[in-house]
Amino acid sequence: MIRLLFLVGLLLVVLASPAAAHDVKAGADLRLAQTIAGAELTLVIKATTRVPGPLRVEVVGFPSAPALDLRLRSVADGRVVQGTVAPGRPAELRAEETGSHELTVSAGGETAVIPFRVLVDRGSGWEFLIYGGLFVAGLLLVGGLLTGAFNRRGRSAFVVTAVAAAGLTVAALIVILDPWLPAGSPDGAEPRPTDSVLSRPYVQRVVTTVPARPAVGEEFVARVELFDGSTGRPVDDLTIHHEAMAHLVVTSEDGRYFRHVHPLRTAPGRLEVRLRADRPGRYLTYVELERTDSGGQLLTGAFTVTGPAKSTGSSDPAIKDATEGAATVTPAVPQARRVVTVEVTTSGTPRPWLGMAGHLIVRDADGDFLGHVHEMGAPGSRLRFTFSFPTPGRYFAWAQYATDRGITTVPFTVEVPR
Ligand SMILES: [Cu+2]
Repeated sequence: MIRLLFLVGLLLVVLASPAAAHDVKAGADLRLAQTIAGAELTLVIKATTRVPGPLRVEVVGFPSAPALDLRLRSVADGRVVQGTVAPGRPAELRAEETGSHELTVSAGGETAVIPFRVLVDRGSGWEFLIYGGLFVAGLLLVGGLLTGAFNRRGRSAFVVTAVAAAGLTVAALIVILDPWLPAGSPDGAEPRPTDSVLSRPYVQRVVTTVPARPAVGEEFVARVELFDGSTGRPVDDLTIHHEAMAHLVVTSEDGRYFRHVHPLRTAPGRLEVRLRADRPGRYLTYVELERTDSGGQLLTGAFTVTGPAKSTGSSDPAIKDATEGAATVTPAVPQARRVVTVEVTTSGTPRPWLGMAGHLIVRDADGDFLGHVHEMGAPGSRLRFTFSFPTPGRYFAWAQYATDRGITTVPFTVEVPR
């Protein structure tokens, strides 16, 4: 009997390997797409396991990606550390404490300020109980076994074993109940209000350009200012959504110009990106973002580019978008609100970009509608999207994927008959 208990105890100790179930989100890297110095790249702030300790920053980019100057500031005490990062050349910064930090990223005269929190999993009280219980039970079982072996009368062995069994029962119960027990929040986490804030007001936006009326062929800044629909204060609580604080799609009214970029946070509630347009006219902007505790939102805007059209070939040399390939739509004559399949044959080996193998963005002719779906499978030589057009009409569509050479955009149009 004692031997059996001992075996069960040993098994439990072995099986209760360190708390995979206590996976508080502190263990995750922070990945953030940024369009900076004419390059599209993903900044990765690696998860930290101890503080004070190293904080590693990496860049996933394309051959053209520039080196970035980094400046990490602790909001609590203002301490600053600096470094440089480039693709394949990570930066080793140092975090002295958990909690609020700001990472300032600069390249090519552009600067983004990225607020984030250094979080370290501090484990929960439950974990302490499990391991404490198992440790005591293990000790007592060994003791019980030995006492049982050498003590003929066996009473003290019985007592010891009973205590061990009780310890094991507590530990095992906690392991079993673990998914339902409250998790300890990681060290450095934002204090959460106890009352529900599940519906913060919608974000309002103002889309402007600097200068106000950019000229064809000239670089300008597209600026999105976000403010709270209720208080009018800047909205600075965006969560990272598909690996970006915000996704900005800019298209010309005729659908021939298309950019999908990731603006820089230059001030609280302010996002900016540098662009260049190759034809005069009205440009439509769409911002996809997600406010903390509030779900996703699509914000629209517009600006005008003036001057004579320029045929410069590549419309925006700053953003290296290769435009090639073709998309196949099945059925060839789609019907509104019926599922169609869009297949794109890729050139080069796609790699995940913004957390997905491929992106499909669809706009209707007058710009009232913008849709965005993903290829959910693993990157392969063929990307498949399923999509439903809302109404009959003409649609502009762009499939996008990334390879080691850069981001490829495959533009096509679809006619949905009445
Ligand atoms: Cu995006």
